[in-house]
Formats: sequence, structure tokens, C-alpha cells
Amino acid sequence: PSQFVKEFDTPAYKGKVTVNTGVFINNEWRDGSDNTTIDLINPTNGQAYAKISEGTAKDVDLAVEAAQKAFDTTWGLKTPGLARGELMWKLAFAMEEIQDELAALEVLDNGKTFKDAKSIDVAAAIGCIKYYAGWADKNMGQQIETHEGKFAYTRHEPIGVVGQIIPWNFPLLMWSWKIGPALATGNVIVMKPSELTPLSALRCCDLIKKVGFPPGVINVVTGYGQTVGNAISTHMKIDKVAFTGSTLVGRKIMEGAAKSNLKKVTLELGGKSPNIIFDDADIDTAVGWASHGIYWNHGQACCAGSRIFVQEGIYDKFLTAFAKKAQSIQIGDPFGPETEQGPQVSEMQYDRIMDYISSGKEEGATVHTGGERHGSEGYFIKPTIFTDTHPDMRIVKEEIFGPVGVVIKFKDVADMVRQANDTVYGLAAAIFTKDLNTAIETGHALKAGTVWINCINNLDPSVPFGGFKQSGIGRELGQYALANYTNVKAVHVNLSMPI
Ligand code: TXE
Repeated sequence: PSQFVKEFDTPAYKGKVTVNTGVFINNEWRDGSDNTTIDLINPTNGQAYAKISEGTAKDVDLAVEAAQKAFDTTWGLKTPGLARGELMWKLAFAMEEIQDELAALEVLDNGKTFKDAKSIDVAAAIGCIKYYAGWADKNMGQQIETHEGKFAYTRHEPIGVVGQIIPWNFPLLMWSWKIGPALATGNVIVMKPSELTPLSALRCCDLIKKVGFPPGVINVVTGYGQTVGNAISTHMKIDKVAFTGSTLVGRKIMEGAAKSNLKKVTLELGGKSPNIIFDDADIDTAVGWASHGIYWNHGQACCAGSRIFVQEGIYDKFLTAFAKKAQSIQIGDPFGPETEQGPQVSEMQYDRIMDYISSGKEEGATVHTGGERHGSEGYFIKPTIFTDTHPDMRIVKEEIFGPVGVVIKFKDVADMVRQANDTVYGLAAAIFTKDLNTAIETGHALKAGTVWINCINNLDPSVPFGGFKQSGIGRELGQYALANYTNVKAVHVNLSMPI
């Protein structure tokens, strides 16, 4: 199978990186079974820079077979939790050794800045693996008191072969959120990275082999959603699927599960999260976080604070300062040391965002700042703020997934809460205020899986993350995520019970 070799010579990173670009099954590299490839496109200039194997449903079958064999012979309950945890620690340390390389691959594939890729994506991915390594020997069932003649207890057994389908916005981080809890609880994995951003997951396959994971524990099949992704969600021998991506595809995953073997499904989908700024908030704090809320990762975050509700007493001041902040964001080469915003991930995403911007203009909203592309090549979009919106506009209702926020003035708190909850999504929300009661009461009234108070887009591997309503099913991260990857078995032992 082929390799992608690149000598990076950028201000942020200099060095040679070699990535195997086949499918990774049983700790071995091979070409996709049809011998076809997918071109990777650099979002900074629209040029193809690498080819990866295009996996097929047949490759998924091979991966499932390898995974099942590992589960039956070397992994699952055959490897004590402590030993599984040790391998996970080794993987985390091996990632640390090549953290700059991994960051450079994220930048190349995704267009995010090297600074963020290294200090956020790669660092948090390593943190997530370490966090779940700690859980590997702490998987505990319960012993349940019934009566003296019976001994009843539960075991939390690994599910077995699990499918994991991840998106392109945080390639390595989503990889870690998926494999962390699955490995800690003893499962074996068939993973499909996004066809847009597979390099960091592929690079980590060599680390998986190097640190000593038995063959078949983690298999990676690159390819398209309609083929490889569909094969995973409809597979009869995959007992659980975890997905992060669009709500549209989330529905397809559930359908696939329903019409095949009713595999367990967890979904982490889109959002249209409210970021609420009360009159008494500290303006500088609110502006800084609001900018991070919508412009971080170029708006390509499922929890982005895309609807910014600002109370009328602070509205004008906030808007002026927020626009100034948006205009100050340095757009350019994501490897540049001063760059704060790179390109959107792909031409398709760029077109989709520009279409939303046009729809906002056509529907009568005001472009307060931005609203156009940046430069003449690549998929760069200026940080954008819309005002004078109406609740029925597409830019207010739909997930844009780009650097486009709507700022909405509010007076009455109850009405603002009603508007904030008036969405099919329920992933996250943020509140800025100095008043403890306002913060907590509003937080409890919002229908969202995460509520941030005086911060936004701030995560920790030990704190669960996931959505209400159509933002998803189940929780990732924290202790909660372990439950996605275990079957509870209740055992009743008769000690002295008569029939
Ligand atoms: O996502 P897809 P796209 C949202 C965001 C964005 C929109 C479209 O609003 O603008 O989705 O992005 C795989 N069966 N989010 O089209 O297609 C695909 O190969 C199985 C939110 O890129 O959902 C990739 O690996 N899998 C989000 C993954 O699904 C399929 C992150 C995600 O891609 C499949 C990304 C199929 N039929 C986009 N079709 C978040 N929640 O963070 C595609 N895939």
C-alpha cells in the first residue's frame, strides 16, 4: 500500500512525516479491496496533495472478522483492565512524542491553525486517551441485596465489535472520544474517519501497532459514508455504532441499525446553541468568549454559540466591541504564527456557508460585519455577524457550521428563554452574567446537554457531552460514556431459595 510522505517547511513546523494511506486491518496495511483511491484536497488552495485508499463494504467485512477474532482471543475479558489501561497510556505517550507531526497533519487536512491543532486538538486527544486509560481497571458492576437465599450481581461486559464513524471538524479529537471509552471497557473497533481528514487517524495506526495492541483491536477503514459508513451501520456483526456528524446522516445510521440487527446507537449531531449575554455581564469577558464561541475552529463546532442573545441595556456596546473583535481576527495560512483563522474544510462546506450568507441577505437581515469570502483562493470566509434577524430566517434556525453568528436583542428574559429553546437542537448553551441566581435559573430553563456559565466551548474529558432533542442520543466523555460500551448482565445465584 502507498504512503504519503511530506517534508513540512512551515513557520510552525519543520519536519518529515510519513503516513501509510491504506486500510488498517489486523495491524497490517493493505489497499482497499477495489484498489481505488480518494484524493485529499488542501483547503488553503484547493489543490490535491495526497491519495488514500478507498475502502469498501468488503474491507469492513474483513475488519469485522479481524476485530471479532481479537475479541474472542486476546482482548475483551481476556485482557485484564489494568493491562488494557497500560496500553492506552503507552499510546498516549507515543502520541505525545509526535504531537507536532499530528498537529501538522490536522492543519493540512482540515485547515485549522497549527496553534489550535497542537494546543487544543492534539493535547485534548492525548488527555482523553489518558483519562480513559484510568477507567480501564475501574469497570464495576453492582452486588444487589435481594434476600438471604439469593446472591445477585451485575457485570458490565464489553459489547464486542463496535463501529465508529467520525467527522472532519476535530479529526483526532473525535477519534479519541470514540476509541477511549470503547478500549477501556474492552471492545474491539472498526473505525471510519472522515474521507476529508483521515491522516491523523492513519498516523496513529502505526502507534497502535508499535505500543503493542494485539492485531484486530483497532481497525481503520477509510472511505466514503455511503459505502463504508453504510456498511458499518447496517452490518449484522457489529453490535454498536457511535456516530458524530450531521443530523441527516444520524437518521440514516439509526435506519441502518433498525433494518439490520438493531445495534445500539449513540449519536452526536448538530446544534444551534444560544449564547446569552445579560446586561450585568462583563463586556470584555463576554466579547472574548462570544468570539471563541462562534469563530473557534472557523465555526465548525457542533456546540458553536451561533445565536447570540444580548440584553438591550448592553446591546449597542456589546455589538460594537464584538464587531471590532471579529474584524481583528487574523485570517490566512494556518501554519502562520500569527494566524487565528484558516480556511473552511472543503469547497462543499464553503459553498454551503456562502449560501447561508446569501439567504440571510435575501431574507432581509443586516450584515453587520463580514459576509464575504476572504482572498481569492482557498475556502476562507470573513468572520460574519448578522443583526436585524427574524426567528423564521434560515440563518437563525439552521446550523451553518461556519464563522457566522446572529446577534439578537432581547428585553424580556422569559421570552428570550422561549426563543433560545425554539430549535430542534439542544446541544449546548452559554450564559454571561454576574448574578448567580440569573445564571442558575436560566441554565436550568434551557433545553441543552451542556450549559456554560461565563465561558463557552470549554470541555473536559471527565465531563459528559451530548445533546437533548435532535442533537443526539447518549453522552460522550466522562464516566457516562462507559455505559455506551457495556452490556449489563444480571446474575442471580440461588443459595438457599426453594422453588
Ligand atoms: O457531514 P456528514 P458533512 C454538520 C454540519 C455540516 C453538515 C454536513 O452542519 O455543515 O453536518 O457535513 C459519514 N452512512 N456536521 O456532510 O456527511 C462521513 O463519511 C454512514 C456536524 O460533512 O454527516 C463522515 O465520516 N456514514 C458535525 C461522517 O459521516 C456516513 C460534524 C460525517 O459526515 C454516511 C460534521 C452514511 N450514509 C458535520 N454519509 C458535528 N456534530 O460535530 C456520510 N457519512
